[in-house]
Amino acid sequence: MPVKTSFKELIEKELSRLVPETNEPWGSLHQAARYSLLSGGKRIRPILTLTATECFGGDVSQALAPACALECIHTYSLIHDDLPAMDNDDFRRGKPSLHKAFPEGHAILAGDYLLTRAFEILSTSQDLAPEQKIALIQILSKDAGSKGMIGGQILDIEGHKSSIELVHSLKTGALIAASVEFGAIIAGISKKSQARAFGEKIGLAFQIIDDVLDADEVEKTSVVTLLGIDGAKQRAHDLLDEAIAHIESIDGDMTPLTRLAKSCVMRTS
Ligand code: GRG
Repeated sequence: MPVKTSFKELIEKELSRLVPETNEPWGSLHQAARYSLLSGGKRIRPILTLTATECFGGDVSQALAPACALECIHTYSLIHDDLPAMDNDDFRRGKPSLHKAFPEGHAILAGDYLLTRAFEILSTSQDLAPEQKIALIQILSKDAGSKGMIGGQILDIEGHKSSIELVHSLKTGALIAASVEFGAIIAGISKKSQARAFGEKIGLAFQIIDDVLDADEVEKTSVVTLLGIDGAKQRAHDLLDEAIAHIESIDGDMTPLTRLAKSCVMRTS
């Protein structure tokens, strides 16, 4: 998927700096966290934050720490999702999942560490005003919690009869919506709800395309089993159009954000 290389490089470097190797007694915890954090994800969430900040007229350097905090939360969710008690996946991004490469306890604790580290990164950033930090912490704690990612995961594992789009919106969409809303907070725009609505639509479209790409593997009910491949792709494209309409009235050149949103929907991996 084509992404802004320079933003991706910035994020890779900053993630490595924020979760360093250490000779301290808990060095193996950092090693385990780095195994997953630096293992080649697409970085779509932090790239969205940097791109949104730029499009909304904010200072991208202020967005780097918050963008990395989002990626820490995302990585923790993947580590825990792969555990035997959850999806029990042996591989992630083409490598043994963390609990296969390290003892299972290390994988659980590395996930816990990345979750707490995210809030430490946000609350100690030197580049943000106190009120911005509080706003970002409120958004991330909600979107990673019961009204967001974890709530969606619970509905998913309990096989709730809730709408599949609700599960997708919570489990995947909330963190992606937070990524765009972060840009609105950092840039200080007034049209935060439009930015949020854009992120929500893109987040849902992203997960629908994930279902399309995983169509062979997904046994449980997915958007693809409900709408078929073409119907699911059409739904994602409709969401993309709706998303773009939400940011049209925001001041500035939205082209990079629109292009990134399109790449989330047109992606092949
Ligand atoms: C905390 C256990 C726990 C779960 C939370 C997000 C989540 C729920 C679980 C992760 C597993 C999963 C397949 C979620 C759907 C969201 C999704 C499409 C994740 C993959 O995101 P990408 O494509 O991954 O951005 P990369 O590898 O590029 O970072």
